[in-house]
Amino acid sequence: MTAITNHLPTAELQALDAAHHMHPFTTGDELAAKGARVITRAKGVYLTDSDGNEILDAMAGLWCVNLGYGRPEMGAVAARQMNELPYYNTFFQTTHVPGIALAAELAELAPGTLNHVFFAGSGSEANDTNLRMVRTYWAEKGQPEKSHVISRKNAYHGSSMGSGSLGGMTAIHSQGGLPIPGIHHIGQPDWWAEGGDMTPEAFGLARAQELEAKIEELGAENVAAFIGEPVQGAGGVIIPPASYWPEIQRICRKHDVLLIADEVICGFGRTGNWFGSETMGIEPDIMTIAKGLSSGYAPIGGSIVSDEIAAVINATEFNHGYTYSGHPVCAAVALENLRIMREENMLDHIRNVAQPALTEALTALGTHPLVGGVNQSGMMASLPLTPHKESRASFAGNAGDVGYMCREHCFANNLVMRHVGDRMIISPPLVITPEEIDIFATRAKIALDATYKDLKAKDMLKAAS
Ligand code: PXG
Repeated sequence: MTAITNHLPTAELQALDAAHHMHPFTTGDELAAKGARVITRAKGVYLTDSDGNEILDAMAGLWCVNLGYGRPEMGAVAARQMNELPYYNTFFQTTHVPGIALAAELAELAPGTLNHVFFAGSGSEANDTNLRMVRTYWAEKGQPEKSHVISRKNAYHGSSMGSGSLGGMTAIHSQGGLPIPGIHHIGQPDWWAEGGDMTPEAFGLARAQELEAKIEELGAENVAAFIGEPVQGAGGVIIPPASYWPEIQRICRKHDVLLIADEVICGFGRTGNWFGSETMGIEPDIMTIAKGLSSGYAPIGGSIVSDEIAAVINATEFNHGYTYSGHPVCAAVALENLRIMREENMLDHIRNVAQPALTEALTALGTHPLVGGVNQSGMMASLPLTPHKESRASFAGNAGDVGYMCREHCFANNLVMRHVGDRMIISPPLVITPEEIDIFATRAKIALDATYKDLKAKDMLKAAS
């Protein structure tokens, strides 16, 4: 057996990684040629790599490490639960204390009548649950044909067969026979890229009304649910115009279509409230949760569902569940995460300290000649890059080339800032301090300057025609 430690030379770790480890959403051969960066430890908002570099993680891992890294309480709770009850299932008429406590806690946190939790191991699994649950709900109510689900282009809901089908990403649909039947995608509320000369308000309404048109085309008697992220995350931190969500809610109610809010990124403080649905003023029938539920310290997700849906589903046997639904160690870790968030008044920190500091930093970065605007909802934000601010033009070359260049400069400057196409994405740990936000801004500015210089040198500062 190979003994792998943090002390192996980086090149050896990279060679073993390339030989045996298949990475998600990665061209393995390209990565093997380049060598993956090996992250060995992390504390607060900083990652440390195998060469000893300290990298500011302005993405909170994959939008999830809300508490920041290395909280000893989290490790202590996991160890205690491992020793007490490392595993038991919640299938055959059994339950356990962490599962009970977490479900009760989530019912208290979640708005309205969302009082019931079905656990999963991830966001993808939870959205697969949602798909089966809404179809089962209508079937149990005597309307089995009410089974179609409407989502949006460029949405991200996971990458399993069901959740990848619910998502609207063409790159995912192009592999493995997705989307599965009965799922439809309408336009996304991305005013920046697609709004043209319309006002954001008019554009938001028009995009919401695509839902009504699609319901009417399919027949409301055939449509089970609409699913959307309150703010699209992986799609590029797309914050819908204020007119969008109220209109979506109105349309869902009018046509008796269930509303699923995918809170996998927005949930647990990211937008400045416990849930993005509160920020957007909507009352969903189901919320998908994962990521920030445990701050990424343990894999856990779930669906929080309304009294009404639970009443129907609980009256039958729902033939669905996962070995790790409500895993006791993950549930205990999630509970500890929520305890810390409450006791340290995380929402106050976000609203009064971190969010204003981030706004200030982003506003300054917004004056950079490459940055076309600033989109921010709480502690998630995007900076669209453009060769021409006034027209919001995209670059003449391949979409994403400039964003990739900028991301590489960020990484070289010990900053994790992701790109989606030519937008730079920011979603730091929620605990980030104003001083750390200053460091983020300094490194981001260096990366933007370097990108700008490269673009000039390569004559790439041109708008697409
Ligand atoms: N819903 C949303 C809104 C998500 O953002 C999922 C569901 C799926 O969750 P799991 O736990 O199955 O991954 C997600 C996940 C990226 C990136 O690069 C985003 C996600 C996952 C991986 C990468 O932005 N979001």
